[in-house]
Amino acid sequence: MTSVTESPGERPAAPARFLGSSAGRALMVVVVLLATIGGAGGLALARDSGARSAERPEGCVAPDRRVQLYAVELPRDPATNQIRLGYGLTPQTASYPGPTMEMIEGECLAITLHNQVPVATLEQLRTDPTHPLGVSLHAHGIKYTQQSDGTVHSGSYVPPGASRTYTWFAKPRDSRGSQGTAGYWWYHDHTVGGPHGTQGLGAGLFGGLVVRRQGDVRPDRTYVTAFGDRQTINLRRSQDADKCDEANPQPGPTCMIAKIGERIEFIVIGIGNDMHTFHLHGHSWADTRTGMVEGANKALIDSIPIIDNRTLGPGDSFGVQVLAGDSVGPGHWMLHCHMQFHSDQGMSTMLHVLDENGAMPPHGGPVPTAPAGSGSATAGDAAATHNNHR
Ligand SMILES: [Cu+2]
Repeated sequence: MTSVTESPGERPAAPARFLGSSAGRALMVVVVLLATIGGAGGLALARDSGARSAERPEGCVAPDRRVQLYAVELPRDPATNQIRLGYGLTPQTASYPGPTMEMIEGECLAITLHNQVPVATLEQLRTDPTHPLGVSLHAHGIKYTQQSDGTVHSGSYVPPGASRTYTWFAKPRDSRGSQGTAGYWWYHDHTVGGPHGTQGLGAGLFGGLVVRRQGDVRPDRTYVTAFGDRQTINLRRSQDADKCDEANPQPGPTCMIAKIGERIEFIVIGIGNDMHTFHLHGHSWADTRTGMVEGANKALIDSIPIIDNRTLGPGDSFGVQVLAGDSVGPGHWMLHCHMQFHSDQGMSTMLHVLDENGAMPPHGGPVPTAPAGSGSATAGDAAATHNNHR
């Protein structure tokens, strides 16, 4: 496997047209300006940047953990014939959404991304013939340097057949006023098809990222719900969004299942161009970092709204934790976008809450028939199982 990570000399070249673009000219101006100011000895920022590691953000001395991640092509969506791509911890387990990444504040994570997407597929997704072929990894919320930005202009993408290591730092809160990075984020491609990775995102290259604080209670199960264009949840809609096998349910992007009383975490992501709302029947949560409120401070508790519906714009992400079936019991609890024309067109799925014995009692009802709208389809078994990251 070719590494294009550690040595700047091996970085993929930026496309030639870059330096002719307005962004390129603006960058040149900034470079000249910084060189001028730095030469005059006037700006601490310009001096400090020379001492900073190009590879790792400040505070990350060395990676605490290493992960291998593969970008692969998955079977096409049978309903639309759209190309599907996925990230996986192995090529065989790639899915959309990709595996949920979990970090603890203070942790530094090195992720080596292997691009196994066929050249012909990347060519098909390309919207501009001069745009380089590749995939990348771009994260929200955590700290990274330009070398881990996942963009073409910084050269931090992965050409076909190559690999590259991205370094993420979950910076903790500090006494200088840094708020830390704990929260619910996401990661995605920023290269496939064009400079914003729009084609990669639309094909399935995205996943959830959660940064926990030391001492956070860990949920029993985590599910990612990415709300996207064409009224999709995790790129599926209608019956394709909820493919639980009642006899042998496999938790994953198309089967959200829980036992009563379990602490369930949702990582909610807005992809694409539309506004959405996230609504879960029978459950509500505090509008805090985790959806939970600790302690018994009445004034604090009363200052926090309790909600069961939250607005989600493109690029937004948030997380909530709920206790499955708390005081409402087992059943097929709807989870849907509350923009009515979205839910009417199939932007709806279920949280299936089982009883103490792991069964759905008769009053939980049969799995309701999906609305009549057409759906996109799953990408097969590979997509259905891997998001219950524990
Ligand atoms: Cu919606």
